[in-house]
Amino acid sequence: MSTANKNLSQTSLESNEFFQSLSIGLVVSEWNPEVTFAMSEAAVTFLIQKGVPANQVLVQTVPGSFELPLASKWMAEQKNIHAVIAIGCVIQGETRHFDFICEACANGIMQVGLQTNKPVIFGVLTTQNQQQAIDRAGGKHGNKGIEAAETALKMLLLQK
Ligand code: DLZ
Repeated sequence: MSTANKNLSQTSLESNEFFQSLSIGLVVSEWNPEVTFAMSEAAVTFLIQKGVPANQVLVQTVPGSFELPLASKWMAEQKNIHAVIAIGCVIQGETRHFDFICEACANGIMQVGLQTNKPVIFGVLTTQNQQQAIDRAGGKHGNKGIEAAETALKMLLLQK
């Protein structure tokens, strides 16, 4: 299913007392900041709305999406962190850089989750142009940050 059929901000997740005990880390890429910071802010707001204490939501930035896996690993290795949300936006350019970054980033983030046994969420947009990214960072298709934050909480509920 594509985001043409699902609004990324739509959520059915109810607040839960369990969420008050959680600490969630966000790793946010500084590339395309108007997109990634909008996703990060939406994710943080969502987590707090659902009951995660504001002082237990930790945000760290990295230079680009390629750096998300390693920084996510550092964060996931922290004992007090229950889940990590990796947020980035890779926009297709004229060279094959896009393919290399997307592949490394997606595989790296998945590996970190498997290695640390903690939810490490792929909150990365991979789009053909900037408008598609803006549409998914609070625009007409909703906000991928909310989808990523909801996924983190759902995975922690499942793990519990
Ligand atoms: C170099 C680069 C390019 C061309 N495009 C993006 C992008 O669209 N989104 C993104 O998050 N990062 C980009 N980067 C930076 C790389 O992710 C990485 O930070 C550098 O290659 C240094 O390792």
